[in-house]
Amino acid sequence: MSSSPSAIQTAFAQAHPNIALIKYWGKTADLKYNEPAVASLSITLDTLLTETRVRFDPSLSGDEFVLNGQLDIKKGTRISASIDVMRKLANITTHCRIESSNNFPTGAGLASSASGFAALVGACDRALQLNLSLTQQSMLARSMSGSAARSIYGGFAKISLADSSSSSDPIFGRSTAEPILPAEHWPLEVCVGVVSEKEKAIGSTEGMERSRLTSPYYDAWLAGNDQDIIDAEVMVRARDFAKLAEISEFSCLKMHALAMASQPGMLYWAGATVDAMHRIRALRSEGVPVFFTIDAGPQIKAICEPGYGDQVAQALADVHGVQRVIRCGLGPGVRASD
Ligand code: 2P0
Repeated sequence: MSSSPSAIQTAFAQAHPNIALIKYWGKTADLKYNEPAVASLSITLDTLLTETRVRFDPSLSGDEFVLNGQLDIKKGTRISASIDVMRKLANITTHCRIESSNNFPTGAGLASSASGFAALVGACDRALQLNLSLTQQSMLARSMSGSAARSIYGGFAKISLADSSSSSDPIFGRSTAEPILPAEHWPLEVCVGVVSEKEKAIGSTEGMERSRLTSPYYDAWLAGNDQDIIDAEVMVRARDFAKLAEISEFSCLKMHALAMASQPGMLYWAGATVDAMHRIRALRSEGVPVFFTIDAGPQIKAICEPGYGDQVAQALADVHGVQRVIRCGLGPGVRASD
């Protein structure tokens, strides 16, 4: 599709972070399309939000990326490379100004790259009138940041590994996320305990490569993935909280064991993260349906059955070192408008 090279093309999109219950950690050796080496399953949140406006403007002499009101040259390089794919699809070379804001800490283990790249794809698709399907948008988002493929969809979503015998599309690559069930199926509550607002020292891309190349646990991590995904999907469909809690904590702890056993080891947890894990397990043993998960940062995420959010949020807030608690429900996928 081509468009007039002299016209300004603009659009706006909103997307939410997602949290993986079965974790993505590791890529195939073919890094070009950022293909994951494991399948993953996630929930998309509602309260945390990225809002992005793009403006393809022939008067610009280069791309500009403004994050939370500040020009960000470092992140801008990765964003420009991502937009190049969209420009190629639209058959244009026009530069773009991207203004994006997050209502939560960026790069701190709260999946800002998932919501950020999902919103970017949604906004560019709209501005450039590409009319890509959600599957195609998810594939493009995956090529930019693996977890972003899941934030194209709301509720429960998963990335399955592509059949290795299938051919890889020259633009989109192979794997895509797909929706499993909408948020209404099981409106779980999520309490995010913010332990630190600082950007993490080791980004996920670097961390995953380090694990692939150096962790003695990497093969075992890959080998267990198929069963974890099958089990978790069954439990989500059946709304079996106790079993979902077990498999999700298993996936989380395996991912962190893998990261810790890399060389040099990556320790994303802070003391408060560990204290909160114990607190959540104690709550569960007292009969509260709640489990934890943790991503590439110290924040603790407590997932509970509908109706238990107040009690869980209070318990997390009482853990020394938890600075604040953000309450979330499950939310929708990407939305774009003019
Ligand atoms: C996940 N994480 O499944 C896992 C758990 C972090 C821990 O997906 O390299 O920022 O951009 O594809 O998507 C974070 O990884 O990584 C992530 P890239 P991304 O949510």
